[in-house]
Amino acid sequence: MERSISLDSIQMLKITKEMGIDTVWDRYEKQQPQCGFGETGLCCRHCLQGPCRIDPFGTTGPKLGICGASADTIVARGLARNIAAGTSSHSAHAKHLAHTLLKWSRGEAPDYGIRDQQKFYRVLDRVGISREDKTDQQLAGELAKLCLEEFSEREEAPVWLKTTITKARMEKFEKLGIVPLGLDSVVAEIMHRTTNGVDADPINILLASIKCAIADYSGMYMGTDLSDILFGTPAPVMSTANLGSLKVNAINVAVHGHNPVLSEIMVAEAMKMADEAKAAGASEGFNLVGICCTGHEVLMRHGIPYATNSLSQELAIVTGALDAAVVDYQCIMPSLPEVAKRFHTAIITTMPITKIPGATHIEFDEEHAGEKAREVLRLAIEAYKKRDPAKVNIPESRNNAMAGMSAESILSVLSLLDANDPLKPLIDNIVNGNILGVCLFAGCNDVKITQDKFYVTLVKELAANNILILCTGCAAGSFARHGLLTPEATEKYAGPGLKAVLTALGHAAGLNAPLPLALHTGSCVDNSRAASIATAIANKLGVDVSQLPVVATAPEAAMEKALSIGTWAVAMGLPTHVGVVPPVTGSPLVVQVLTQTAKDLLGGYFIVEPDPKLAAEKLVAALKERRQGLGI
Ligand code: BF8
Ligand code: SF4
Repeated sequence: MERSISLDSIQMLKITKEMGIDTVWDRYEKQQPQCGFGETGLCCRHCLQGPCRIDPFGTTGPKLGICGASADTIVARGLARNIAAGTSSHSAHAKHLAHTLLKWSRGEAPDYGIRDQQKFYRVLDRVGISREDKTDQQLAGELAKLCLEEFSEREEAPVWLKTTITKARMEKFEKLGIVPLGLDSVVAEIMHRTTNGVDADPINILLASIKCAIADYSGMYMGTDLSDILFGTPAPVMSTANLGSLKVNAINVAVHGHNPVLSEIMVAEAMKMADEAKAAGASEGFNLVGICCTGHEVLMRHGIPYATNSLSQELAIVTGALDAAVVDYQCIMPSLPEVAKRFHTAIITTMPITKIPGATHIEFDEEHAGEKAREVLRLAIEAYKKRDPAKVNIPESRNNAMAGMSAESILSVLSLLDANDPLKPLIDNIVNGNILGVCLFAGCNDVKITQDKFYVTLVKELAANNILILCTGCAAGSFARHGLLTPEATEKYAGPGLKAVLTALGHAAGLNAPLPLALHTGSCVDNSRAASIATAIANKLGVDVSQLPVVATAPEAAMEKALSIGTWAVAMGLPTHVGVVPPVTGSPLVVQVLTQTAKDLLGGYFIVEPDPKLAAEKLVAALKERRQGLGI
């Protein structure tokens, strides 16, 4: 199988071959054939009597685990734990930001502040905190404490859930008994009920998994709110993407991981320390670039170039020009220090929960944020001095990329067409058929799929069908690296209706060109932004999100986080496509619930389709069905 369609990845992979460096693709090959029990979800290790395996063909092998758990029980329990892991990751990210805000409110984190006061006040009003006679510090303290309370079990739904979804959706969740009562408590509940001897009813377990995913949504929404308050709500910004964004005359520092809490400070300090970098011989100072979702956070807010999405993170080192990779948490390959051994790159871990053997650990804390960022940057300067020019191979490929399309900036662009009623132009164009519907592209790169191929093929098909594209995470990274976040891509690939709308909007926004083919709405946590737009449209039309012509896709999903996001997208009522088959096929019952029964219960359902053309057909059909339901 072809490893990647990205020119920079292909070029770097030639070097890894010549140098005998193993990458994620080599390690994947060494894992072949992968275990069929694991692939189908039919392996259980939830107690020490296991591992237990069920015969996937239901013929001669065991039909039950040692405790009596059936294939359906084992598959449902495995999926539930995947979703709980995804939920805990996004929620921990939000919790970290809540602690940062709390520390700032107490004067303990002076490098931070309220960067978007309007949003701060809007969020306070929405969550019901009175602003009367209080300073911003006091309000920040109250908000942070309310956030932290959301993690434990309470007697009511999380505020970030009940204030952000339609009334009809909330009633549905209540009726189905799937309202989570706390972001951490729901994860603990999943761990409890999926251990040996608790919940054996696959349907009951799946409902609990959906409840957990709803908590995931709520934590992600909180994460986005807090990031915007602390670091500013993104506005349209132009930048570049690909490994070609590395510069030979600069000290190249990649910020990698997910949480902007350190990278924001790094961006500010790197500017202040440009002279130190120049004194070390780098005439262009520091060149910060992004990898994974930390990369999206700084691209969205500061136009920092996006080096690569997840799968080719090792290849950034292989350019020989990456002086340091500074990582926080999630999606960071433990292999980075091993690859870096062959070059001069400093791999710097910064979080107490993410240490990697072979990396240098500089523990970050918000109380000393600026100081820690400077320490990290000085380590990058030292590494730069050891750079070997003979090993420098920066790929030429570099694309322009427009980002910064938060819900607020999308609304403000729309308001240029109708200042009093910004959603109206969008709704009108959906109703008149210029736009068939909206598709949110999310999710990872997965080594089981040629890197970026599914994304690029599918997005071209959908755009040709006049589907408005939003994107986040590695999906957005893929589009950035393939020049699809540009007006030129709109000219080339958008169907006539979509092109007309994006052109009108782009010209109204003063771009003198159409808006990009895909609107980059942020990191994975920022999938909440797309959800907020869908909810606003549904509220305006007086319908539920499950009736709107809106779909989601994670064609190259890899991480447990993608499963939790996909599951809350289904819970919100969206037909949700995945291109990689999750480990559930060992239970026809679980597959049926996720792909069919969910539609009756929630309106949303999973579409599992590994072929891009067929996936496009199914997504278009799902949008048409929704349009028919609305009579448009
Ligand atoms: O949270 S898309 S590989 S980088 S998990 Fe990770 Fe997947 Fe990329 Fe961001 Ni999201
Ligand atoms: Fe086997 Fe049951 Fe233990 Fe799982 S929980 S390992 S199926 S005995």
